[in-house]
Amino acid sequence: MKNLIVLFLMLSVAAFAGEKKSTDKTTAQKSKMGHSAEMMKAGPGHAMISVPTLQCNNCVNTVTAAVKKVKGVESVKVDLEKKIAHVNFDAKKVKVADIEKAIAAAGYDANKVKRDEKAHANLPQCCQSKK
Ligand SMILES: [Cu+2]
Repeated sequence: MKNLIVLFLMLSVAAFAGEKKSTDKTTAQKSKMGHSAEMMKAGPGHAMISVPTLQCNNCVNTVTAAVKKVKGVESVKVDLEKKIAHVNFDAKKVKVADIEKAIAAAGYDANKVKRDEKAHANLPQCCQSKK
């Protein structure tokens, strides 16, 4: 009889351990799903890219055209007054760094990415900045 009780206790401990394990697994799956749902929310993404050397509407057009050419970019709005490019993009297709590079290649500093000096020298006079 004592043996039976011990066996029963061992079984319930084993069952409890098994149950706990499966609960952990479910939690892990849930958080994984939550994560991917978040990632889906993250694309299309939005970035505010600082373009400090914007001077005029010509610059706005140049930067707008350069950003629009980047694959994965959905829309771009350049704020001349605040010197910020607002970009909506598909985060699965393009990174902010790629957009910064495109702006720099067009002759403008973008966040911490320095402009291509050659491209900058080829901009209309009104768009060139001393810096
Ligand atoms: Cu300009």
